[in-house]
Amino acid sequence: MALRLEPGTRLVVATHNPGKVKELAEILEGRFELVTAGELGLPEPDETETTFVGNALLKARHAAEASGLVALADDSGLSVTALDGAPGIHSARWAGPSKDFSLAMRKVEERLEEAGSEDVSAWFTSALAVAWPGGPAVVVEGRIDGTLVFPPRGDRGFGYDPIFVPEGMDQTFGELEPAVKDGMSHRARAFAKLKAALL
Ligand code: ITT
Repeated sequence: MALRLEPGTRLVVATHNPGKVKELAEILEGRFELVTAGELGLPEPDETETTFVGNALLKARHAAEASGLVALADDSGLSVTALDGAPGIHSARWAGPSKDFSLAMRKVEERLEEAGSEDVSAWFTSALAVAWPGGPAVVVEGRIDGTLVFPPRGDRGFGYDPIFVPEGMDQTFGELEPAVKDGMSHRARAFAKLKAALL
């Protein structure tokens, strides 16, 4: 039988990142009844996998088992061509324990200078996984390409948004209207695939 996600299903959003919660709520457009991992007091699992897909599945399965609800998880990150795809799955870690993304963005700039490359192309990836408690799971991946700019610009969005100009735009994700980002982002592209698979 094909897996379906019925409208109105109570979904636990398996993330502790408020920026992601806001974007996922916007992208899901009220289709589901959302509750967050934070609201349920679920612990954060260690992200021990080596791919976005692996870590998204791990987080979704963990939240589904802990809550007994269908869970949606996002594992995402910024990949820089000249840095062989870094920070990639380590994007959150580059900000250190205080989650300081000014620091993480400076680190990207410094690493690029060290690499001595003119190539400022980069991309964001989002793997979205849905897991049923005690049951199956589905995972998809979305990507958006763009270029990096320094110094950072704009205070919208979260994480690395102020240094990322998506393809076809002049402004960074930190400057663009949230609805514009949420209409084109890696996360929106992943959700479009999920919709095709499950809705
Ligand atoms: P959860 O695991 O609880 O969901 P997290 O922040 O640790 O939260 P990740 O392990 O997936 O999530 O790390 C992804 C990091 O990549 C995230 O902290 C951001 O800094 C960055 N990132 C992902 N999507 C982004 C976006 O749309 N804009 C800017 N930065 C983004």
